[in-house]
Amino acid sequence: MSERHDVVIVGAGAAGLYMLHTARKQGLDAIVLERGAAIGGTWYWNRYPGARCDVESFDYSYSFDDDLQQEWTWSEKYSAQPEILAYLNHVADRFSLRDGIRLDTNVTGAEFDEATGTWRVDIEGGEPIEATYVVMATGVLSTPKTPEFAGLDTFEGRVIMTNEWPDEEVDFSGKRVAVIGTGSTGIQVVPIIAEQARELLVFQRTPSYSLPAHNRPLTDEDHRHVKSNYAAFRERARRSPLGAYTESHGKATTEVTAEEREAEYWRNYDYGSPMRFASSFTDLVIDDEANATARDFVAARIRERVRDSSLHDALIPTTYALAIRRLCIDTGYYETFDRDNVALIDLYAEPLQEITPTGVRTARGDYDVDVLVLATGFDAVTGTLRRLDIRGRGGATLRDVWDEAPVSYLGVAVAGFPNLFTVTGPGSPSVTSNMFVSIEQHIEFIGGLLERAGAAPGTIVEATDAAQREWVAHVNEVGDSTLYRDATSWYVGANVPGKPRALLQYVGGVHAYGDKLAAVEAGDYEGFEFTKAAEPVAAAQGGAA
Ligand code: NA7
Repeated sequence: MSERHDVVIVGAGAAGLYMLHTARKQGLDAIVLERGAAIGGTWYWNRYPGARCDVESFDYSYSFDDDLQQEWTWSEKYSAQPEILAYLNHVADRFSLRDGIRLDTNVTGAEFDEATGTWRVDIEGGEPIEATYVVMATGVLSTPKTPEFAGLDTFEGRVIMTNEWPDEEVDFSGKRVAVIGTGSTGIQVVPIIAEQARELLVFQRTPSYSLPAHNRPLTDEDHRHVKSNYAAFRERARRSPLGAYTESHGKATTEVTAEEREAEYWRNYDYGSPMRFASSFTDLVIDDEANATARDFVAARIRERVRDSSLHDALIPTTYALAIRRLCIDTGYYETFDRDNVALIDLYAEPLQEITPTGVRTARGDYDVDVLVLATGFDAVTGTLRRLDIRGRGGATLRDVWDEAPVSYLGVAVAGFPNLFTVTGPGSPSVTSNMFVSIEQHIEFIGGLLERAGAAPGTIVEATDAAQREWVAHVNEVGDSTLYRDATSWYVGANVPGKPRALLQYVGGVHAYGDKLAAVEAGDYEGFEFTKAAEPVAAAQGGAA
């Protein structure tokens, strides 16, 4: 007889850990399957030098347990990857989760058996596992974008992908290094490699907007300030558009004078927070003229930060609105281009043609390097789910159902895929929010749904087509009323050749989204149907992981 559990959770990142804890608290037999050799998800894989969160530490953490948030001490305003990974490991130990996590276990797909109401979860090189419920806690930035450079396999030096960084320290000293990609990751890794490498070439296609992080050690006073009233701090975050308190005054650019506008930009710029800066005015991501005022402000700062004025045109974005691609923060990024050992290669001016055995060839010539660092991003939000062979009712695959656009009810469930839930899936705030708030919102919602449905074999809970259609229409309507409709980044899948272009996030705000979840819950999970399979099978046969 197959191994069977009430709940199979895929992924042991922040979402998977909390889902396991929640399921266990509800008395469910749950197991986490994780492809990595350790827990941590995003924070396990992205261990490149300089990897750091762009949401402040007090916000980027679990709120579900007051003792946990009181006892943990963050050392910096923006936590570095090792500290976040240590925190997730602490959580796993503190809530005794490790015996429910199976590492080095790569889920390849899952198929729903309609007769029994059972999912069969397939594992690479292992026996399938059966479950009543499957929770895909697979992360939104977990599938690296496949490098699409001709000739990459001919390169005779070392190739390193930032999102699969090796365990051992990489020594760049004396080396000629190329970094391709200038999103958040490139912006973080470039200043660090520049300090070590003999020569660093930064290959930039689309420049990002970046603000100084003003990262700093947190003081006792910072801790006292937040921890003395953490509950209110969390509540403000949940009631905010981005899932973090931004101190916004709630005015549009048109409601203030030019001087007041400038002062507000300075206030948020000097604080050092992309969320605060993007929240300076209520019309920033709605109205292009408003957005232009923010763009001009940041462009002026970039000019001040780079002494070599011949680089300004290339480094200042001109092709998209600020904050509809990731608004980055950095520590010394722009200043790095004034170093003698660093050069910017503008791929708009000289398109990248191929990788050669000795380096990178652009339309202007060859650049020889010893190491190629690819900071080229992810097949975000839907990438992992589309790659897995997930089959719902009638054998339909999620990949096919999402062929034109990723439809979903609330970003949590997909019609035709009963008992399968996606944490921070498409159509929820996900990456346009503080992920910890969005993860907690989803896990608590899924937990409530499972409690309502029960775990008796044969139980079926599923989003209806009608509810899904209505939600997708709402997500699109909200998106179309903002500048996100013109986005050309991974926020809409535009970075992956062939990927359907659709806004992957609900941009109506974490607060509005939370209200919707609460209303659905209060309406006895309106939009979900609760039924029974015709031939339920015996109860769970779980066991230790
Ligand atoms: P991003 O933000 O997707 O950045 C990837 C970068 O790589 C971006 O500058 C891309 O330029 C560049 N890229 C990708 N493919 C190519 C090719 N073929 N040629 C040249 N340049 C290329 O990923 P990150 O890892 O930096 O950040 C992801 C998120 O992680 C981040 O926002 C945080 O939320 C954490 P392009 O823009 O496509 O012209």
